[in-house]
Amino acid sequence: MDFRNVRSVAVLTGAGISAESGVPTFRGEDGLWRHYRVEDLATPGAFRRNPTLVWEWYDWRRELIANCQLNQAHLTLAEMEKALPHFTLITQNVDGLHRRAGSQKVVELHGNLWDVRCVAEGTVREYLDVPLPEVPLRCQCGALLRPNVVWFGESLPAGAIAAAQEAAMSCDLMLVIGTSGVVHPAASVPLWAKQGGAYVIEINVQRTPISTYADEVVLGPAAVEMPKLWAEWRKALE
Ligand code: BV8
Repeated sequence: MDFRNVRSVAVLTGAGISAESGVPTFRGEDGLWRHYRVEDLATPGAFRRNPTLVWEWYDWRRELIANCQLNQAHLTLAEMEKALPHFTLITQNVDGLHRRAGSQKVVELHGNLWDVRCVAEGTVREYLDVPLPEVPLRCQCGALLRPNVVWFGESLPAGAIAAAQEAAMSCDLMLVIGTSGVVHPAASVPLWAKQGGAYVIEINVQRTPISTYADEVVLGPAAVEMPKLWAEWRKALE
């Protein structure tokens, strides 16, 4: 890859980019939470049936994420955004770690577990208390509050999908980091980039469905491979 010709970059990240910070992925061996599957917990039905169980799961994740350290992959992406003129970070992650690392332009396809939404009023606010003072959380109006994330069977925020599509279709280079590529429509983002003529580099510890059409597959941990890629890029620009 000749980085000197790259004008615009788009990045898609998944749970794998936070793995080295100790945040469990969804579909790895450590992905289980009390033997539940994310597909069974992250749904409107699960929340309707048992808001306490769903809030306990998010409380556990919020506490774990609040106490974890950023890793070199998060930090490298924040540095790249500052150095490169056209850089868009698209994430499936709801952990908020890209923003904590200093990334500004972050398209959060699946929302953010640090925001809560009133199920009655639809109002969204940041809510950082760890652990939660009560489970399930309630709004002053008396209705339930829910994590402001996209659950299975729910549509993604229209603005987020549009921003992701625009960035993917107009970039020269797409980096796909730490995603199993099984959750749609997020998993189509690298395909949109490919169709838009971009060069696609995948960084993962194992091959995924995205590997079949990526121009390069870098097998290794994101916190090791991202600093290496950025060092190589900076050298090419000297
Ligand atoms: C929708 C938020 C329209 C909650 C999440 C059949 C076919 C295709 C699609 C579907 C289908 N049946 C149903 C669907 C649609 C469904 C879907 O895609 N299901 C999948 C499971 C088949 N999608 C939806 O429902 C979406 N909405 O389609 O709306 C609609 C509207 C109305 C009615 C119907 C449809 C909504 C999807 C969003 C769901 N929300 N999370 C929360 O997280 O609290 S999804 C969840 O999975 C997370 O957001 C996560 O980010 C996402 C994707 O997972 P990954 O990030 O890829 O993580 P994973 O663990 O899978 O993989 C980690 C990767 O990292 C691995 O590859 C591993 O090798 C790698 N790795 C590990 N360590 C490292 C590493 N890489 C690098 N370095 C390391 N150190």
